[in-house]
Amino acid sequence: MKSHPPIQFPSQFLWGAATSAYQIEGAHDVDGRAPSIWDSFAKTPGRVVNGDNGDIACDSYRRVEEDVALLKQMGARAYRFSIAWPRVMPHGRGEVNPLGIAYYKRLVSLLRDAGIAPMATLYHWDLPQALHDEGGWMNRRTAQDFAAFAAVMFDALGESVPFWFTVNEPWCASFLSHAIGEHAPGEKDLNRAVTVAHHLLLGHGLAMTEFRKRKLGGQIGMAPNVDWREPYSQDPEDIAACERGLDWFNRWFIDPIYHGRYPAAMAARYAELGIRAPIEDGDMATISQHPDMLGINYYTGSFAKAPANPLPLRPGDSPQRQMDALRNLDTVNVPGFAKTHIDWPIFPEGFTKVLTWLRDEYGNPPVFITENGACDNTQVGHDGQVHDALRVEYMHRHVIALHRAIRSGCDIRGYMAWSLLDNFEWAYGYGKRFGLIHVDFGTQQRTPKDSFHWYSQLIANNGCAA
Ligand code: PNW
Repeated sequence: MKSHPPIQFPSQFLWGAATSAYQIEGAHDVDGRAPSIWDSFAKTPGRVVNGDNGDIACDSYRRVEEDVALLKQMGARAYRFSIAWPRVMPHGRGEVNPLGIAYYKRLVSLLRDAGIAPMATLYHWDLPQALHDEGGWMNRRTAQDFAAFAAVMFDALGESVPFWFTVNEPWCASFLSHAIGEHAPGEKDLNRAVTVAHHLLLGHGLAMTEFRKRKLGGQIGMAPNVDWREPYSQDPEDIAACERGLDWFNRWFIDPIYHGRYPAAMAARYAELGIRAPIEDGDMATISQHPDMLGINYYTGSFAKAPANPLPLRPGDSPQRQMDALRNLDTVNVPGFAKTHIDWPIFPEGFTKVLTWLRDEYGNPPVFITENGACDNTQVGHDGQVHDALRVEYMHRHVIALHRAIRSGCDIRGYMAWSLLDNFEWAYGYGKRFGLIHVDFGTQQRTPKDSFHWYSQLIANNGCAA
């Protein structure tokens, strides 16, 4: 039944769902795929909860027809997936593996036959181990290798993929991976994280150059994760603290792209720690080539205020303490804030705020929500269904928040729910479920959850109840 619900989206709005290669494909040693840093990391004892890894995951490499059929059943108009670099170029550079390319060609043609627009991410964290052995993202050359891999994919799929994202969540691939140590390769050095961040941005820019050279019809951009810090009071000190938080997490990656420079105040704070991005001549011009769109991943945010006890910037401190000192803010846990099953506060107001902030900060760029969703671990019940009420409520509130941002003039073109399937949730392994579809990792049986049916209705009506 078509209805006209109160929350109505623009007619061309692109609804879809997202996944990433290592989290769903499995088939880790099939058809010439070589290991990535995530294979090595997950197989190092103590790194991933329960010793889980992506060897099998959702077996989507073999079940790709079934997964595209589920997308079609849901009514998705787009599907955001990522391309595994070590499947396509097992050594990271040089030789191209035709079987790797063939898999993505097949996926793309299945999607197109189903009327679903393919949206490809080139780097969702699975750096070929062979490149890591030579220094990985610490190595400036890796940015060039990434662009060469991107070029191979543009040549293979450029005519049939309308939307491209270069790097997914550069904050995670640098700080979470090289300073906090929770993601592969699991290092704890802030100086290295800043270097890696710069090389990821450079890789993005060099891939942009390859894309532009080919004069393809599609669109390209980066997909950073953003969060929101809402001042706990209008005290200028609290406002300044939130600005530092935004500098540290959001602007560090988005300013270079849209303004051709790192945020000056935060760069000065890093300099006090003796840390500088390794910028060479021409880098910022390469990085700031005008992208067609911005992908935004949003999950959570918080209220924050100036710290009761400001931390000094001290080069000798642990990376965690240095990062706390750079931000120099206290998160305020507002009573009554619910959390998802991964303990992230549910803050849909922050979604509207960060989107209007992006509008004002970067000249209202076209935005695709490349990820938004909730961890809700509800399992299959006695009735054979999955009543994931928390996820439905989370999505409903975030869709309303998104609509509010569109009404206030933000140029938002689409929304990709994270995630199509329960999958390998990085350092949490299979214990944290983000899927609209439940996956039994023993049998690989897929069961659409209540959220899948709810989302499917939303797509059919191009809107929802207020
Ligand atoms: C994102 N953090 O990861 C990723 O793009 C997805 O692959 C992932 O499954 C999804 O969000 C849910 O986690 C993040 O600790 C992982 O701040 C960790 C963090 C943020 C994002």
